[in-house]
Amino acid sequence: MKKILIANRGEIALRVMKTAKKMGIGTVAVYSEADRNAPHVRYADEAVFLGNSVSSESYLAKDKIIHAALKTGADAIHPGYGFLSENATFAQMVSDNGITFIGPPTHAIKIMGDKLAAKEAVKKYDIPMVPGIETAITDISLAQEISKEIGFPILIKASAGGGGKGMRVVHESEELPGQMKRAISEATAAFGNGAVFIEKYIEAPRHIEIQILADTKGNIIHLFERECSIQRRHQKVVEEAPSVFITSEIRAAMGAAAVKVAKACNYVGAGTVEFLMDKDKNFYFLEMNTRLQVEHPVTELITQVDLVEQQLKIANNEVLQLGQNDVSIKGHALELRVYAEDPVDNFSPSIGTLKTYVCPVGIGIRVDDGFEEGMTIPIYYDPMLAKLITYGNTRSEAIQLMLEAIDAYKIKGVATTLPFGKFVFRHQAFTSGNFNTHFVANHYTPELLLAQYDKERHIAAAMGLKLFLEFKDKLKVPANEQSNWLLKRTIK
Ligand code: MV4
Repeated sequence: MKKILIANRGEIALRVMKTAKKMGIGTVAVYSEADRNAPHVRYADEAVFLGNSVSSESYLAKDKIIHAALKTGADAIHPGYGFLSENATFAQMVSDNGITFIGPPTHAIKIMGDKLAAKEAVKKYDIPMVPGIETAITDISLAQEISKEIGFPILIKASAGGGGKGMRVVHESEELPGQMKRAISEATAAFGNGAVFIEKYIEAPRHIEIQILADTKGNIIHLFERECSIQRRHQKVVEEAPSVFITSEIRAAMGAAAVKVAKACNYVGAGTVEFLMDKDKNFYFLEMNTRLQVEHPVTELITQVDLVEQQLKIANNEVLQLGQNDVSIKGHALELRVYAEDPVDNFSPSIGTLKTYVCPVGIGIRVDDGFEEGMTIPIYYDPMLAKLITYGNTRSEAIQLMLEAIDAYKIKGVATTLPFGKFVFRHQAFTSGNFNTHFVANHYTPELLLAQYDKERHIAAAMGLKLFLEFKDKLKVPANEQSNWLLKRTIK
């Protein structure tokens, strides 16, 4: 493998190129109209223009991307996350053109992209599953029967869904017919596939996922867990590794289950097996993500394994040099996704130009980003600006470093999730480890965030006043102008 094309943009394109450069592999960027001056274009050895800014004419344009790879002589394509990363048709097209897809084989993407097919595939492997059915259901009286057996509340899920789309909680049997009809029509509209199934609804679960690596020779290892319970609108905002919630016994059991899931679909490459965990620490297989994930850095920090390097070696048919006993957890890592959105306005996208953009730096601080000061955030793509990642010997060290890094991160021009991160990392529920996927619903309100700002203003004012009272006799400012002077200094 001498040259790879990165079919993505922003921080993940840069992240992949960084490792490719380290390994002496050439890099080809692709870009849209909106990204003409983007850092990922300048950082690559070569760059190919794709087309208009809309994703369908650029980062989702399969033919254009494959053509770009053929034209530049790239041996392989890395899809990053999002866009075409879990598109089985694209993966197949890439291989059909004699190019290596840096990701799993087409069949694994297909199986895991369909929740019912995934359940079917892992069934024989003795993996803990949420009580429920393994086939699509349309018959309402049959659904009633099954639901009574499982016990309410139940959850209706779309087989083609994922990320929370098309899910419906049903608390009692009278609600079932209506909710079933709605779920089926929603799934048909959203995915062109109306297949739905029923599961026991796990209330207030934790979301814990296991990173795995599998080579083409049948070797599979896991790289422990990531705790991803803190999310809003079914999208993660804070991740950490390891999880405070699990013991080493549970960790080993979940790791073994994740390896079996990978085996069940003949997985190759880096992948993530997601589990739900109830309050009694029972864990259940949820789904498998067949890509490198946004939150992969926390695993890299605690294991000291470069996951992109492993992906490239596996794609190059090399044997995994890491056995299960070669990997261990050292220290603690946290990640905050810095989105251009307003946490006091329902996390709505905040569009604009980065008038100030200064990153925190220091030992134990990693920032993966794809933006620079002066850049305008394109409206066409995901509004994630950066990932702020901290690493410490202990969880509390990582939290302390995170709070300092958030304060040192200077972003002006758009609202961001930085203040929300501060709210989370200072919250007793988070610091004590007593939280689940309902953290935002249970603990967060915009008023509390505003109160956090107010508290900081009060502290600043009190400090200003104290300094003023201490030094006012030494001031060369006339007494009648002192209050104005103080005001100006405080604002500064
Ligand atoms: C569940 C669940 C409770 N019980 N399944 C949400 C995303 C989708 N991939 C599956 N999800 C859930 N499935 C059962 N049987 C609760 C969720 C869920 C959730 C899961 C992980 C992270 C955040 C979540 C937020 C709300 C609901």
